[in-house]
Amino acid sequence: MQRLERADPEIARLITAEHKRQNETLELIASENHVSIPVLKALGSVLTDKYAEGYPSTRWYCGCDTVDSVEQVAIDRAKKLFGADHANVQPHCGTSANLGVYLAAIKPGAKIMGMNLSHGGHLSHGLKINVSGQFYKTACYGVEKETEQLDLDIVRKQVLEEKPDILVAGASAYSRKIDFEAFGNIAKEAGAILLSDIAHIAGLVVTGQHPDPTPHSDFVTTTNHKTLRGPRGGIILCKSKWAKKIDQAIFPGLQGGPMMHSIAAKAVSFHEAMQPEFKTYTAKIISNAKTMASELMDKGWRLVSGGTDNHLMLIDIRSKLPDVTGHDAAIWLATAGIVCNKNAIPFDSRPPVQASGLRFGTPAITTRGLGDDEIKTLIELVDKILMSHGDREIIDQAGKVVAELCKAFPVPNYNM
Ligand code: DSN
Repeated sequence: MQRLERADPEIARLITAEHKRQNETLELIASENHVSIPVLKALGSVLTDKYAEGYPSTRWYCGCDTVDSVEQVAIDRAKKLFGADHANVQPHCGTSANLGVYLAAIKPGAKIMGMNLSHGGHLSHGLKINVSGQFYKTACYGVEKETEQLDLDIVRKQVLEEKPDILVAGASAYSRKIDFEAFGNIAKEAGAILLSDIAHIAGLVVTGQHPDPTPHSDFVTTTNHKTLRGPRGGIILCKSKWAKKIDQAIFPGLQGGPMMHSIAAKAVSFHEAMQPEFKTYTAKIISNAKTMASELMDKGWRLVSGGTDNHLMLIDIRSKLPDVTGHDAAIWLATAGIVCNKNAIPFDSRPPVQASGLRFGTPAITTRGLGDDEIKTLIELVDKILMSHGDREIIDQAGKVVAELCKAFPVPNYNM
């Protein structure tokens, strides 16, 4: 940092400010986490300098011996961690990973069917304004109004009617377990390829805390940086028969040079995820989420689907504050240092930019070591802030308690 400060004080100051922001606020955004120092070290390494278009031992450039080994280690670890036949560790993000699958497996104009975005799906599962919805025909399935959960019998009927070429199982705002085996059976019956996108739950899957999609799916995609606690980026896992096509789809189909520094950091995070402590960590993510959910419900907040089985939950703000939007509620909480995001809830009457929900997740606060007692305190603060309609004095008082929690549970010390 001292060298960066001397060379570029403007950016150095901003990085320091972001570290301070992370250290002085509590992160409830369900898709965020704090990486370890070894992951960050690999990410900030000289590997960023190397062009390595291609794959280990079939590169376009010379000088790739070392990065070949780095990528091979990452591939071998990913295969072992996920129990997959083949791994591609080059996607720059989760959307790239999903687009890679579409490019490898279907032609433009074919049909993708995924979970409705407003019920918890993802942009890259066929949203009209996303490339997945522009180059392909799309259809969607969703949760049931009564239960706010997927009913796989109904999904089956919809899939058999729509006859998609690719069925996408997976979500970014769904708090219940996903039955990948049932999705596998539905895809088989419909003659569809099954893509399971486990971006949110990858850390839970690899530690056995969530049913494993790998045996039931043609492709599994994930990001690396959510419950898996690695660097930002994507991964694709697939059966051997798709190996060649998926590699060609990512390079040269979709991307140029892989980010070797990011691939090294992915490898470090895979190693970390194989350690026994990581399983303890992901179990704690879930038990913290259950505590958070029950504290919220005890205070009268309605949770979508009535609770959580994983790392996240959706709070229906209307249940106690019919006139308050998720947008305003998220801003009040952020002012006190409690950072989350507004989120549409299934069958929301408000547009997504306002939204009636808040999405809370526990991966980042669990990394910092918060447990049941701290979560109880945190939810007390959340309730007070929201019920005061963001009263300045209440926010200031809550901010002091947040500051104490942050001090007691620091983010990894990146030696800034
Ligand atoms: N943006 C991610 C999330 O917050 O869930 C999904 O890509």
